[in-house]
Amino acid sequence: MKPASFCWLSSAVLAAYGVLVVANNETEEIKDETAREACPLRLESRGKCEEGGECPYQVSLPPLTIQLPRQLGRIEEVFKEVQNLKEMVNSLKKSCQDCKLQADDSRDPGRNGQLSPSPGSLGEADDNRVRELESEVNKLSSDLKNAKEEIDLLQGRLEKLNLVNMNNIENYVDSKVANLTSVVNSLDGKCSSKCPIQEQIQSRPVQHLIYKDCSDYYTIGKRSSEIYRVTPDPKNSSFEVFCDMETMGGGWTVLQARLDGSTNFTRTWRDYKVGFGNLRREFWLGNDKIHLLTKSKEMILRIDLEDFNGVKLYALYDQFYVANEFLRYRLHIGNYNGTAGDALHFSKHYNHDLKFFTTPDRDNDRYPSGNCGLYYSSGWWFDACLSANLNGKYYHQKYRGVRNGIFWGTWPGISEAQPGGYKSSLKEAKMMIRPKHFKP
Ligand SMILES: [Ca+2]
Repeated sequence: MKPASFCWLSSAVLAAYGVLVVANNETEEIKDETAREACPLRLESRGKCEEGGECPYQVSLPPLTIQLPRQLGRIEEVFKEVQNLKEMVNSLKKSCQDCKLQADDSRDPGRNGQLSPSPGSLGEADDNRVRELESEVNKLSSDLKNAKEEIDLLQGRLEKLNLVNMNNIENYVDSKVANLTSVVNSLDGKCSSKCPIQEQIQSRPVQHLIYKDCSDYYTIGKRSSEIYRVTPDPKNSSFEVFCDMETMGGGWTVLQARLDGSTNFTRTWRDYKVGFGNLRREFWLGNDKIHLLTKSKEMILRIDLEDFNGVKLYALYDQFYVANEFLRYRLHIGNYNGTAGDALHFSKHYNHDLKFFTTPDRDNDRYPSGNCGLYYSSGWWFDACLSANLNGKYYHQKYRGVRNGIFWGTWPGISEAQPGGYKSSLKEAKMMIRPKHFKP
């Protein structure tokens, strides 16, 4: 009974795993129209099943044409299989109990005496029978243990399968949104060059009085790092920004600054939308303003960081664009250059590029079990979750517990374990942008 039933069990597990792998690959495949040709999925036995172990199978996967609803159907099938397994375990349990009862009966001398015409010769036979039953009971309980392990394994894979399907849907939606964003941007570019209103504005002699960002002030000769009023989009009202006219030639519009903990950065979606803090000290300029600034011209991003040992490093990205609120302020970040390391593209699973903005009250991250913004006390373009969070809590010294300080994952030694579980936060951080083609 056992080998056959466990062969079946392993094939069920493999089938579930096959779906998992298929689902996992789909995101990439879905983009490739030419890869939609179907070929059959093959599941081949590669030898005999080991007693109590897994059966060697090889799964050959086809190029992916699986539709999500069908995958959900597979989940239902796997659920049924788990149900069947449970029934099988119950029947095993029952036979095990029966065996125990038989074994107990065999040990009962009164009963044996009544049933045995010749107690002397049957005593030995009874002993043998008891030993047989004992070994059968042992075998059954070991079967039970194996079955339980198999069920646990299957359930684990089932959970993974659920998760992977959700990720596929998210990735698919993400890619569609990215396409739409680029179409909207290109249309927007056409409009701003051809709209009559825009042309009128540009042909007016006062046009030079519209300063879209700090680089325009630099161009007319302003050299002091100060607060200036900018109008990145004539259709929207102007607002004040802090201009850095010194770093790397100047002309920088500052989006964010941390230096002393005077401003609380654990804020709501609304706060991050409109901006908060003091432009001369610590602040977040506001996602709507950042969107307008990055929409008006192609921008580059510079991030300046400093730790409590006086080490200063920077990161430069050759593209920086933040989408509008409807697109949840999605981040578009280009290629890195600099000394602080590329924490915004830390790894495949910790990549802030193309991620939506998340705040403690608005979960748009890719961490399925919770809200990264809530956990790390900040608004940021979280993936799942860190490797960079420049809006974390301000710590004046080393701290313990959740790593919710100002964090840049590629900072030298920042992720290394320290005595007593202490973590370091950065002392200063600054994010600023400048037009890509600006020449100081
Ligand atoms: Ca989440």
